[in-house]
Amino acid sequence: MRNKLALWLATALLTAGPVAGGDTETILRITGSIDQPAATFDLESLRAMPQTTLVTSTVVTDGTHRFTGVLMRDLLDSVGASGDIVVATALNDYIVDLPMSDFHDYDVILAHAMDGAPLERDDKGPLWIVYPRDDHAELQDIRYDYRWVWHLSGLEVR
Ligand SMILES: Nc1nc2c(c(=O)[nH]1)N[C@H]1C(S)=C(S)[C@@H](COP(=O)(O)O)O[C@H]1N2
Ligand SMILES: [Mo]
Repeated sequence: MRNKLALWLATALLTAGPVAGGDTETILRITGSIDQPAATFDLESLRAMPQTTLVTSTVVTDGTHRFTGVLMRDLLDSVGASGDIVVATALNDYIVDLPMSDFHDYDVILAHAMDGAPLERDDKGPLWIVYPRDDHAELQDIRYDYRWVWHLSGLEVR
């Protein structure tokens, strides 16, 4: 009886682990004007794309940090996005319009790691849109601050 329970527990932990907290859970959905009804991404697929590193200060952290992720224009190109606006939604129901031109004018990244560690869900993760604010004076402005969507979960191309 006890052995059976232990076996069941071990099996449950082994099979539930990767699904609940792992790298193959869908964390981003892209919809709208793209080449398929919906594109989904997990950490593994995002890490498999060409990675960009960006060192910048932010309005919500002290000092500068090194962010790692995918260029927004590469991500959007990879799903055949065409449109002028990308509507970003977050796990906390935050929603904001991002001009597509930002991603061609600037090396904006979809970051999944900060200072080499994965972005945690109870902080700004799992995904955070990061602008190269230290490289361009015009980005150091409230108009851009609200486009730094953390807890990002969806992008709709319009
Ligand atoms: N997911 C999510 N991202 C967000 C927000 C939010 O409430 N939720 N606030 C935005 C706003 S209005 C600004 S100015 C910047 C910095 O927000 P803070 O200064 O309130 O921390 O993050 C932006 N990203
Ligand atoms: Mo804000």
